[in-house]
Amino acid sequence: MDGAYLLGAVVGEVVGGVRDLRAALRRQRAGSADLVRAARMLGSARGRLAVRTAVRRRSVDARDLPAAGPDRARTPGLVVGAEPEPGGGVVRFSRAELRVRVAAGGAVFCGWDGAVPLPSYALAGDCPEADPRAQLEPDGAGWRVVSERITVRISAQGAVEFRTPGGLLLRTEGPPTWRDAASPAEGRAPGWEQRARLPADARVFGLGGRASGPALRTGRYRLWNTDPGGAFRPGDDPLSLTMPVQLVVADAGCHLAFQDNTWDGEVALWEGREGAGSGPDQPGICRLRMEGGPLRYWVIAGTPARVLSGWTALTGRPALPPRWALGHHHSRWGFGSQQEVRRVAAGYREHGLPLSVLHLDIDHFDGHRVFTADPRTFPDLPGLAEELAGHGVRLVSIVDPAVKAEPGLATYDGGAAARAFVRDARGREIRGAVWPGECVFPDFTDPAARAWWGAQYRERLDRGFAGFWHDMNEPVSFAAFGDPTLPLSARHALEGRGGDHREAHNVYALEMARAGYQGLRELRPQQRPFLFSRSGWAGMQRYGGTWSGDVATGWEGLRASLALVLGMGLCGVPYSGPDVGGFSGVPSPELYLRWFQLGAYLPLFRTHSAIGAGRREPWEFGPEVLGHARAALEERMRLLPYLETLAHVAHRTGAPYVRPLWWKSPGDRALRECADAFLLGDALLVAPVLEEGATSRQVRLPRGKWHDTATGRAYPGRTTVRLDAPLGRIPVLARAGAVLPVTGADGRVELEAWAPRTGRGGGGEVVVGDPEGWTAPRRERFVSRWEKGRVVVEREGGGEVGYEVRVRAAEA
Ligand code: NBV
Repeated sequence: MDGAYLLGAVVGEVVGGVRDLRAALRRQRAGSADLVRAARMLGSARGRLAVRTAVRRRSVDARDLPAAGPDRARTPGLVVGAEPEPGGGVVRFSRAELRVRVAAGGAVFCGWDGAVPLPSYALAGDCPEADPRAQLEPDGAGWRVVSERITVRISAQGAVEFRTPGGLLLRTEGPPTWRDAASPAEGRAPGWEQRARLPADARVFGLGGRASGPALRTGRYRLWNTDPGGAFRPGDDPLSLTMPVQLVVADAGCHLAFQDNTWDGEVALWEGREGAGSGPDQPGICRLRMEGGPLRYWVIAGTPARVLSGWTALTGRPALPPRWALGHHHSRWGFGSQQEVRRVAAGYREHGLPLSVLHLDIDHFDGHRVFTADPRTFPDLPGLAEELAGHGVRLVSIVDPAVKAEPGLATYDGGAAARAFVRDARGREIRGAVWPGECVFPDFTDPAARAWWGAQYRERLDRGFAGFWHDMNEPVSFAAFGDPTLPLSARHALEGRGGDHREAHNVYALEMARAGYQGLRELRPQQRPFLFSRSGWAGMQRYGGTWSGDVATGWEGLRASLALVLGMGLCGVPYSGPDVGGFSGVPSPELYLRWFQLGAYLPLFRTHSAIGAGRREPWEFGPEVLGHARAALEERMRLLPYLETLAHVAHRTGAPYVRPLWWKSPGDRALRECADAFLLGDALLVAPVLEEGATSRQVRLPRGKWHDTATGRAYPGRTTVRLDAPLGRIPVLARAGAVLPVTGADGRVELEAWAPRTGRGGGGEVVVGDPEGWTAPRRERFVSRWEKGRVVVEREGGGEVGYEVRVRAAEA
């Protein structure tokens, strides 16, 4: 394809857009950005490939996407009858029907027009049994189902209300509207829309990884996993990891609503407002529009802890990372050679900085081809891995899904023979453009393709890698214009049901994680797999964690990184963290340090940067930063037993390690607004510095009493306090009465006990597990109290404490 042809194609794209003036206006912003993007790309071979891919994508979709008929809207109409079933029943309307079913454990399923819970990519296995105690009963002109945790009322018009057992309103889903066919110009499939009303004081969290959170403000949030195409900032939306999971907190209670639908969609939120004076309250509105797929959802209510437990019972408990993954990770796109990796590892040792993991990015591949190594720059990865292991450092490998379309390349030949790659409606492999050049894409929705892919990790294990970092799996195919992903008409197996990319796109990364996880379980059955993934969907925690993706270097990027971790935790994915220092640029020493200090308290603590974005080793920022970074690293290592306990708690209950301040006080409205502090488990409150130049900061404390861990000073809960935050540390407070495991000076685990409030007790849990294997962990609980002016710690249920106890803070 020559330049003139390509330019013609780009111009054609723009002229085509102008033909329909209305469509062109709607797309104006995106269109002009596309043109600039396309024009820029013509200058390089990779750019020309991106233009070709975009043109191809457009024409394949024009040919293969189903044409739509005239637009027709449908609403349920009036109720005409109902039929009880175990756990609820089916309510019939003149033009639709709704199934309500309460599952054992309390989650409520609602499915319109015959939608049932399975098959589902989100659910962990079989659908939970129905709760036989929940029954459908008449309720005025409508119906209701009363269950232990939620009362569901279905109006005669098809609105569905969810209330607490005490009768407080949590959420009302209005009657849905179906678009039975959409405008052919838009190429859209039949879809639907539903509007929920929320209490005026409600705050919505979640929807996957959103840079603007943690509380999601009035705005539109797309449900389509998207590579932001460069470093992102707050306000950029969507990002790589979306999911239709909302965690709603209000005075009435807390609930989670999950729309089990993988199609493209949009959540539009309007925050509610309390009526001023005697004025009426304005409810919060959440309008969901989906481009297709079933209308089925789950609602889970209770305390935040119960909600996360119910959610992860349904979609799978979070994978337990190996102990080493809780240490410090260092990464860079562009180490360039194994000597450089060695040099960086040696730097950590020379500067007395503990290091657990080094990550190798795409530059270590041979010509960017996945499952290869560059023989010139990384000739002996097993040797490197062994040498690093001698220093307690593991190697993690990036894994991109796109495979270079190159006959003779083992991964391509193997995948082609297994018919593992995504095809178009005519049966031809879909070609896209990614780092290695022209690529094909495994169809992870095909069980056989997953099995083939999973087996490829043998090559990585043989080279000495211990863990895996999935990238570019939205999936990305570079495009000079339009959506940088596969054609919407691309065919997918969808577990044998068959369908196209519109349905498969959002679960592509989830199923890639499943393939990797299952492959590793087979290849290395004695060890827990470690993987984390840029993109994903509801239920991904079963296989591993995630990270922020390409967060922009800057103070706003630092703030977004905390929002992402908090939001993901509330969606059931507790293991995550940002690129410390930001992905894209050169952080000032102060910014780097503040990011590092935050990262030290997050589950995934990883320094990382883009090629050419400057270095992230702590010693590159001067002696002062180095000293403070060392202190943060040492504190991380001291807290390792506590982090390991939190990992086990997350695995057992779904409670994230990093929790919003309202976790135990969801009724405290001021805490719902907090975007700059968090709880680390039950015991600690971390108040990072997220503002340039700050050397002190305010934080509102949840109920109880809190000890500043640096000064020992105690502060009453429900107050706002200003704490010192010199460059050397960020404020961390301990809950009065907390007992937590830490590493003592002699390297052994000891208990740190913070004085309880007078007249009150305290306590904490310690979970010590197998560092890498599957042996069941040992759980121990300790209680603390005052006795004759002293704090005593005892093992719950009696017996020796078995640990050295260090009491912190002498006053109650
Ligand atoms: O593999 C290169 C990068 C990686 O360093 C980063 O962490 C990912 O989020 N990758 C994206 C692809 C390039 C993005 C510009």
